[in-house]
This record gives sequence, C-alpha cells and structure tokens, in this order.
Amino acid sequence: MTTRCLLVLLISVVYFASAKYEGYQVWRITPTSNGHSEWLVDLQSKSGYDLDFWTDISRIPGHPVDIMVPPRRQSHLRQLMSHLDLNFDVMMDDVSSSVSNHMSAILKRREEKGAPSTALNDFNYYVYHTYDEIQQWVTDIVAENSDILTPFLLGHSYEGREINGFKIRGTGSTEENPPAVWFEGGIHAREWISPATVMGFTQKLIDDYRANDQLVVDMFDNIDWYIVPSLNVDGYAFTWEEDRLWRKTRTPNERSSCIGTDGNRNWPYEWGGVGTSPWACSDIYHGSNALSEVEIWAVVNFLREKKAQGQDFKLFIDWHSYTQIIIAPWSYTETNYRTDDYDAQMAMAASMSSAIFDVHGMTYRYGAGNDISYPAAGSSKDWGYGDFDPLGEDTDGGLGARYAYTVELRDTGDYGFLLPEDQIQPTIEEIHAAVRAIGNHLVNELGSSG
Ligand code: 0X9
Ligand code: ZN
Repeated sequence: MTTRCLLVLLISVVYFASAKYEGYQVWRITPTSNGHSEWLVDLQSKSGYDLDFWTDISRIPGHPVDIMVPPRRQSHLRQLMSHLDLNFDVMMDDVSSSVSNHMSAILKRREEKGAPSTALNDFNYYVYHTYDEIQQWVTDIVAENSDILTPFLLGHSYEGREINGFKIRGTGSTEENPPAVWFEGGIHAREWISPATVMGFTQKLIDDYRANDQLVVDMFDNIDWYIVPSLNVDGYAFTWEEDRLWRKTRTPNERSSCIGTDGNRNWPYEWGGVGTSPWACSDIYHGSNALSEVEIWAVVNFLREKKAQGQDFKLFIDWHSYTQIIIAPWSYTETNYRTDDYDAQMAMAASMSSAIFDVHGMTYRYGAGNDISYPAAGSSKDWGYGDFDPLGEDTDGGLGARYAYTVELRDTGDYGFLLPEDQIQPTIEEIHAAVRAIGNHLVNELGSSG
C-alpha cells in the first residue's frame, strides 16, 4: 500500500472510530465484597453486548475491573452501583477522543517519517504495524535466517487472509522431533501490543543466538519454537481500517446481524461453559460450536498433526493484553482449578515475573484460574494444557503441554488497549527477559530429565 493510501485510510479510521465511541467512557469499578463481584459477573453475562469488559473480573476483592460503558447506560448503571455501594473511577472520560488521539499520534508519526521501512535490516520494532507489514516481516525474517527458521502457512482466515508462522530450530539440533513450544499473538484484534511484542522478542532471541549467547543456543538447539505473531488477522485488519477496539473474529453469525466470535472462547476443551456467552453480539460469544472459527481450527489442526507425528509440546503461551498478569490453567471451572502441575507452573511464572521486574520494574502478577481471575471456558490455555487425544476425535482432547499460560501484557489500565507506541520497546525488552527465563527453565528441565 502506498503512503498516500495509508494516510487516507488512517484519517478515515480516526473519523469512524471517533464517531462510534462518542460519549463512551471506561469505568474502573472496584468490588470490595463477594456480593459486588457476583453482581459484576451477573452484569457481564446479562448485558453482554453493550457493556464491553476491557478486563477480567478478579476474584480478589479490591482488584478493579474496567468496563466501557455507552452513554445510554451510564445514568442507570451509576444509580444501581450507588445502591450497592460499589465505587468506580472514570478511567477514560471520552473514548472517542482517546481513540482519535491514539490514531492521530500513529498517523502523524507515519506522515513525518513515512510508512515504516519493510526492509528487515531497518525494520522498526518500536511502532505498530499493519497486517501487510507483519506479513512482509514474516517473509523477511525467514529469508534472512533460513538456516534456523522454517515458515509454515497455518491456514487462511474467514476473509481469506494468510495466517503465517515459522519454526525456529538451531543448527545444532540433533533430534528429529525435539520438545516444542507454541507461541501465538493477536487472538484478540485490539491487543496490538501482542503481535508487536512477539515480533520484537523473536528478533532479540535471534540476535542472542547470532552472538553465541549460550542460553539461547541451548534453547534453539534443544527445543523447536513455533511462533505465530498474529492469529486473528481479519480482526486485526479491521482494527486498522474501521474499529480500533474490535476484539473478535470477523465471521458472520446466523440469525444475527452481529459479527464475530471470541477466539478465546472457541477452543475445544470444555467449550461453552462458564464465562462465555451464547449471544452472537457479546464480546465473549463462544461461537456456534467449538472450533467454528477457522483461525482456531487451523491452530488445533496444526498442533494435533505435530503431536501425532511424535512431537511433544512442553509450553503453550497465548499473548494478550492488558493488566500485566500471567494466568495458568484451569479457567473453565470455579472449583479445583489448580492443575496437577500447579507448583511447576507457578515456579516458571515466578521466574518470568521476576525477570520482567528486573528490566523496567514492572509488576506482573501470576496465579492459576480462579486465584487470579474469573472463569472463561473454551480458552486457549486450557486446551494447551488439557490431555492430548492421539486420534483427535474426542473434542475435549488438548495439547498436553505441562506449561500453558495466558499472558496479559502492558499496561495496568492507564491506556489499556490504546497503549502508546513509546511503550512497545520497554514491553519487548521485559518480555524478551521473560522468554529467556522460560527457556532457562525448560533447558534445565530437559537436561535433568534426560
Ligand atoms: O478474556 C480473555 O480472553 C482474556 N483476557 S482479555 O482481556 N485479553 O480478553 C483472559 C483469558 C484467561 N482468563 C481467565 N482465566 N479468566
Ligand atoms: Zn485478549
């Protein structure tokens, strides 16, 4: 796309987005009792489609939830909450101007400096990129590092876009099917920091490898790293072109004018249970059935094939934003939500969290399911951890990775999904450290087991 076309496109984004969110606000509501939390859970399930929950409701009293409230709901909700003695702060008093400011800053930067160069040697990791630019980056990073990167086409999205990824395997790798890791970014369209971070830490790990950094040499020579920077590509393109705050896929729904399914409620492990919605208009709509979304089906199909070929997945991470938390399974249940591998999962999460803290002093909390968050059935990490069914016929069969997490990146709510570009670099730096900590953990575990 030419710079001029992109400018026209961006100007229209600013215009459309502003119009759509006129008068919308984001409220930070802080429950102080179990009754408050239950009321919020009820509110989410009942008024799904016009209240957009920007963050998960926490189980811990005192931990806030951010909700985007349209003007028509504000006074009623205010009254209800005052009866309940439930306090809130207005975090964003005019979503439409926050979206335009965010997009204008990106537009201005692109106007001054031109669209970012797509040549890999001066690729700018510290700005947000369009779908086309991310595609070009995947092509280029694979071409530039063909000794250790192998591309794969995961599949096509509903609208026909390619979903691409690559495998990293070091030149010293000796096994046919070494243990493996799965990283996916961008399942939720508006969480732009996710693909940006996945691309950024990938380049840094490759730089480490080229500099003969022993840890990363061990990571790449002993483990296969499968990476898909942007999974929900239709949603992502839509956030650039029409609605910066779009979350779901772009698949139309039968008997509804509402579009899209929540990709993170569409996985075939305990699909359709608590924390999901049967209403197509909801932002947590679980889809017409498990794997109704081709994007999710493509991942499950790809990974089941790898497993059937004899590759064992040790780790699965779905990169999201925001709130700075690391969540381990289970999310589908409110009881017995700590898995048999809870201690090991927490030990790895603790080393990620402390590696992150050491870089820029950011706090990432961690915990399993209900300890840190409210249930969400049919989510990616439950499938990532769930027992593998070799035939792939049992719809409950998961990947069987001992370590499976949802990681929510920056920030804690000052900007939320509208994270400014100047926070991309520090996020990449701290998550690069976290991935090295993960690698260290896995390499040590492999060494001691065999
Ligand atoms: O709701 C989600 O899918 C994730 N949060 S986000 O704001 N990025 O949409 C959280 C998924 C895991 N959540 C729970 N354990 N509840
Ligand atoms: Zn998300």
